[in-house]
Amino acid sequence: MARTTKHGSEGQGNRADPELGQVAAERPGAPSMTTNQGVVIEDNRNSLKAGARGPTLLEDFILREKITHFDHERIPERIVHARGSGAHGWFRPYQSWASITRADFLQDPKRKTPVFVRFSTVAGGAGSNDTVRDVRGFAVKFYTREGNYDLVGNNIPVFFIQDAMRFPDLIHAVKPEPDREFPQAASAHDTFWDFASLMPESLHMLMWAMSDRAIPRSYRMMEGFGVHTFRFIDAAGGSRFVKFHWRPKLGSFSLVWDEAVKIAGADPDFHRRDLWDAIDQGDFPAFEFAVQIFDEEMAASFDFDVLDATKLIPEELVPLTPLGELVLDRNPDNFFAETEQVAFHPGHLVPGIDLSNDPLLQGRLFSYLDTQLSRLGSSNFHQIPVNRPKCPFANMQRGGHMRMSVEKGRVAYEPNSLDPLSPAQDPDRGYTHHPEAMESPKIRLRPESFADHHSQARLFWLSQTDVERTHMVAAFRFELSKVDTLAVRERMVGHLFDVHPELGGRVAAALGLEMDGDAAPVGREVAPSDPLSILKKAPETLATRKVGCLAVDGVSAATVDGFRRAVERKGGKLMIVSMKRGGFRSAEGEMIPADFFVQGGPSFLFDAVLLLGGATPPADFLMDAAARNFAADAFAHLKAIGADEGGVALLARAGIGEADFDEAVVPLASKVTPAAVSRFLSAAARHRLWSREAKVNAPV
Ligand code: HDE
Repeated sequence: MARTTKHGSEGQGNRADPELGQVAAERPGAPSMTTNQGVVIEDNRNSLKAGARGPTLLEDFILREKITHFDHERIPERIVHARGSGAHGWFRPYQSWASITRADFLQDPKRKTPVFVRFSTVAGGAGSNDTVRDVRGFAVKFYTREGNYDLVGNNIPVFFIQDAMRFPDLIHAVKPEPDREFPQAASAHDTFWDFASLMPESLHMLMWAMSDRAIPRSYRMMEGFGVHTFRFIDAAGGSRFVKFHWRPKLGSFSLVWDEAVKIAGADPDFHRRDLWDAIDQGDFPAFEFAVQIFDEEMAASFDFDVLDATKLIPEELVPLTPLGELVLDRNPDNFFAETEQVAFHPGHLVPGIDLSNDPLLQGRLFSYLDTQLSRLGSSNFHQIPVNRPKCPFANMQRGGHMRMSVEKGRVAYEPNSLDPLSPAQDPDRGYTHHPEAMESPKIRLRPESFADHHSQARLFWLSQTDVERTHMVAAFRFELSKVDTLAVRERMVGHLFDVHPELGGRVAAALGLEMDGDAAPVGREVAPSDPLSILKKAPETLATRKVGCLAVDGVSAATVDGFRRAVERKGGKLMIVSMKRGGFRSAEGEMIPADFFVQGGPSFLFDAVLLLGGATPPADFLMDAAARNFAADAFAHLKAIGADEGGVALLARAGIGEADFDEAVVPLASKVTPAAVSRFLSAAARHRLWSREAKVNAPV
């Protein structure tokens, strides 16, 4: 029906009227739109012109305000960790930890401290893919009653370099090459490996970065680490060294490489969406906060230096003490205001937590405050809501860009006698630094105790399962295969021989390099440490996992429903993928709505799949490339597959015959038995069938 408005005549046909309900009078309770000065806007769609077809007038202050604000919407993205996702939540200690620290948020098991957490990748820009091979940031801001405490960690317990002086070079090497500005969010290029191969101190971290830790399944399923050695200070001033750990309650899980690459195309926001959806649906991500506690004497007994960020302390030497739990239960209201503007800083400390002399940490103490000034544009970034302490704060700092607070009175200095209520220093409650004794020459020198770059790299290698080692070899092969400069490839593989001859030999062979290393590895002898492997401690669970059910017209709704209930009983979620977004018409005649059209819901977005093609699968199902890839990828990514007759036919079309079936491929009769359902569920809870890997990937 045609409609005439002040804006002219618009033919609407049978479409919804776009003008309907768009003015304040038709939206009871909604505010009228205003300019930033509070002036109500009459028309938000048409600029002020000299006549309907005439030029726009400069006097249109409403248009100019709107466009000017838009032009300045972006702030500089973070130099590193630009791509990230955040969430609100709380932290609660299991008991009072007064015996080891005076930190207020660790005193009372009845008190929750609000937190904001930001997970991130390191190398890519703000719009880069989530599932790239990279370290993940794990930054936590605790809004404690004694000030904000930031624990700005990563999902890997060590770092590439030992001294802050090298950080800009490391980042320049991994970022897109400056002449061509590629590759984005990838270490697989010449400049990164050139730098790494000239920095043997990076070897230990490279082992982690080439492991599956660098392609996590979810932010909710990865560990976090403070990396550096810190101190806990108790009320009597006693100091103990600590290393911080976060342990995900769901266990640690990773993607496989081919899956990570494909997800990057199908859903660049895979981790962001996963975090958002989980919180939205009430599956609140939870992590245990734990510390390794040790004193100076013990530290001196280790055969590595606890101030060296390329080293970890094996849990066999110092076990973990669980302190409390972190739960993320609220999505941000606004990404920019919170996740983008949140400003972490390792120097945001509270009484009871102190630093060590780790030269990497010391450099970070400068960098984070400095970077906020250029990113957020003002020394008043602490007044942005997400950064503002939730406890009172007051001092004599004044002015600056965008100062929000309005301080009263004539006194902005200390000491003063004119305002007895002005803020004063507080020796009783104030932050005190551990009075570590110092007497040494002023010098640029790396300590001898930082010199062993190989032993812990080998420790990591030796601690992995065969599957994990193979993945590391494959990752080194992939990354170095993208390096054009032969000398760089050779130099890097030379280092790998020094870590372990088997590692060097396998990577050399995989790359087609005819190289041999010395038979004896460099460094000390080390004993494997099981907690360094994620597969050795992987729990069997379906909790919060997704099962993708590819179903076509004619499939029984009762079967799908039975699976849905069974999956949900185990804490998982079943999602329907169909040949049409609208869904499929079941054998019972109902229309079952789909969550995905098959091309938009490939199997690598799910943890396990059901292939339901019915007794006589439709021809378009069997010939469709997306459907065939759905089956082929699920098999190649080692997932549990439940397949009815039509599903088995689809697998066959994808090149997977019944002779290839293994314990994680569960054929389903037309009447699905409880035994088959439970076989499928336990295969799915195992996450992947690692023994299948030998069938789908050539050996490396
Ligand atoms: Fe960072 N790092 N970093 N880093 N880092 C930044 O700070 C820096 C290091 C980490 O979600 C920047 O606000 C230097 C180690 C995380 O907002 C910047 C050195 C670890 C995040 C910076 C390091 C980290 C950052 C960029 C070597 C693990 C994201 C924007 C001396 C313990 C926080 C910003 C968020 C962010 C500098 C090394 C973790 C430029 C100079 C080691 C999780 O200030």
